[in-house]
Amino acid sequence: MVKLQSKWRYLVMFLGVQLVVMALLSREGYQRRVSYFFRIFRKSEPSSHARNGTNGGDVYANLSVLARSPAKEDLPYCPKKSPLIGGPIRVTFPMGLTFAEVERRNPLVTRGGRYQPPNCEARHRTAIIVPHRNREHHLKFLLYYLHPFLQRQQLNYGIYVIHQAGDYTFNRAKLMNIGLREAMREEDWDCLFFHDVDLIPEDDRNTYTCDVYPKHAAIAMDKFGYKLPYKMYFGGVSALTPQQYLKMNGFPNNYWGWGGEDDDIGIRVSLAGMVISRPSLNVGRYKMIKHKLDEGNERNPERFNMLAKTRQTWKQDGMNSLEYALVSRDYQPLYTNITVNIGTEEGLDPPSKTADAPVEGHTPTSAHAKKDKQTNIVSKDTPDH
Ligand code: UD2
Ligand code: MN
Repeated sequence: MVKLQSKWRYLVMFLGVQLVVMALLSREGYQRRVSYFFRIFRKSEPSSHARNGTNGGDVYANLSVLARSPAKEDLPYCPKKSPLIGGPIRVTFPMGLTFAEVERRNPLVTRGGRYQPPNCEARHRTAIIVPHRNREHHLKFLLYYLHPFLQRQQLNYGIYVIHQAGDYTFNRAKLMNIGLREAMREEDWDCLFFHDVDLIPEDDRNTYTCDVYPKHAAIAMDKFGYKLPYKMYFGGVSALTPQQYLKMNGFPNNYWGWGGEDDDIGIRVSLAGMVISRPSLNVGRYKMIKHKLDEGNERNPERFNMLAKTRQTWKQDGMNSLEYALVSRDYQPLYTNITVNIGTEEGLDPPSKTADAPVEGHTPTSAHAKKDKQTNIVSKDTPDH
């Protein structure tokens, strides 16, 4: 009887130990499964990283593996999806950043702000067009983030800063039209990104390539709580092929001062029989560098009246009516600067009287101005591409 009881006791103890071991093992497996699910979850929702603005990856990570390759011929095409893409990017605005530092961090960028992947033939050629005046501080940050961002996407790209000369009221949309024309004179770009100087992309899966329809890339901005403010919104950053751009007669030339031009462009997209394409809210994320409304870019009081007439005006006002005078084109290490006299509502002023110094110590070069009769452009320098 005693013997039998102790046998039972051993058996119960043995089963108990087994139960504990099994429980521990299954708990470990359970944890692994849970953490696996969390990882999937995080992958598909990068916004959780970038949401507070301090997480996300370093935009320069990985790029040091790129080196200038000796021979350029017979390079294979870059993969369809770049292996350098990492998702959310940490965006901060450190004090004391200089153009020289941005240059040092981007050794493969060539004169005029051009880049081609060193190890493969890019599948896309994208020009970035930035309308600009008196925002050198923002430009520096944009270049700091945009160069590595575009390199991670393995693009053949160029950055053009279109600088409005003089201090007459700013005209963002007209500068974009000039950007398209001047960029296309240099290279057969297959996509143009029209980019506010103060918007920094926060996710490198927001690829800077064009879609079948005009693309509004800045769908989720911090200033609008990372939501689209309204359906037809087209401001901030947009991308069009030259064909799409011309199909809608480009952007309007007659919006002077702040506001309205972005909505006019949105309306043109649909008047030209196209629709707006957008990346997902998780990916088309941007941070805007905080600023006040600039002097010389006061709210345009006419904007609502003008918007009501876009249907009647879009075919007459745009690329087919664009007039400006090129003051200078100079190739800076990190971008091509194009300074233009765009005149006023009354037309073009004599260019020599309205031109100011372009960007931070970057003065126009050649003194031999020549006139391009076809396009009504006064050019001081010819592109060397
Ligand atoms: C909003 C839109 C912008 C445009 C504008 C209305 C966002 C993020 N952007 O910008 O796309 O539709 O409203 O016109 O909602 N700029 C200069 N110097 C100046 C003035 C403007 O360089 O003196 C350029 C610069 O690239 C700037 C852009 O024009 O980012 C738009 O001007 P803004 O930033 O003052 O206007 P904002 O932020 O309200
Ligand atoms: Mn802004």
